[in-house]
Amino acid sequence: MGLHRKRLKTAQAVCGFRRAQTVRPRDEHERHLLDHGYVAIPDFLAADEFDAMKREVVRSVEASEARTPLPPEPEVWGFGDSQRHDWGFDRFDGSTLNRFVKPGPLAAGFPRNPRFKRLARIVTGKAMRPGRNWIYLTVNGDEATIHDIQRELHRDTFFNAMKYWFFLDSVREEEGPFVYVPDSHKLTPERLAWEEAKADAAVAARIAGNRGGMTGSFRIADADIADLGLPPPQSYPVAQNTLIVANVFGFHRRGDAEPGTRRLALYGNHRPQPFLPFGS
Ligand SMILES: O=C(O)CCC(=O)C(=O)O
Ligand SMILES: [Fe+2]
Repeated sequence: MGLHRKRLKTAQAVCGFRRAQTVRPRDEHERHLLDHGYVAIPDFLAADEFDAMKREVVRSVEASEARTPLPPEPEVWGFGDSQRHDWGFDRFDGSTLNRFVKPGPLAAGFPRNPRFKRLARIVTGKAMRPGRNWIYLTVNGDEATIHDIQRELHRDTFFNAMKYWFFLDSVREEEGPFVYVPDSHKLTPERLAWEEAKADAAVAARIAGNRGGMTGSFRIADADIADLGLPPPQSYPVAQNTLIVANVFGFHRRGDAEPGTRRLALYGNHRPQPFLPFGS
């Protein structure tokens, strides 16, 4: 009944209002994030700061592996349950292992970086709470065993939300780099129509008793991208010390990868309530 359309438009308007209260882009990276939905910033930290941070993170990950060796690939499809430990937790996306390790003091302080804080506001108009930050080790699974559904193009939310990856190691093309469709964070008339069709299909599927894998995160076929007037998806292999910030209302996925390859990042998810009108 048009509810999805209304909430999308309201969330966009509210977010614009919050941004106007809190931040205006002031350099090329901030402008790129606002205009294209993502940004990759190389050499984000000074070299000595980065080296100290990386040493600390590698120690944290090694300590987790000493206590809990990386588990083997599972045999069931879908998002696995989280396996909690004193150092953090493991979760499988299909055959891909996600290990989230509690950050030490340097890594925990990353979200207080003033340049980073501005980027979080550029996406959502709200400050990010520093507690929502993890060390994130991804061990790419084998598509031949179980499909990793994060490798399908999708959007996470119906409103502007932010995720970031601060890469402590380089990510090569075959190591599953982040993939994003530039400009896909914009609520165009074509996108509204697509969202509405997806929402109707999701309701119909729910009535039929079929909830699917990523509840609420709509997937998009590659062919539909061009129909929406968007450019093709691009992958972003990066050097170490690169920060990627993305508006996950835009379409993205985890890149294809050779099984067993790894990515190591600091990671956080900033998803403020979409209808709160006041920025912070
Ligand atoms: O791991 C990635 O590169 C992207 C995965 C994803 O879709 C997400 O974290 O929302
Ligand atoms: Fe996602």
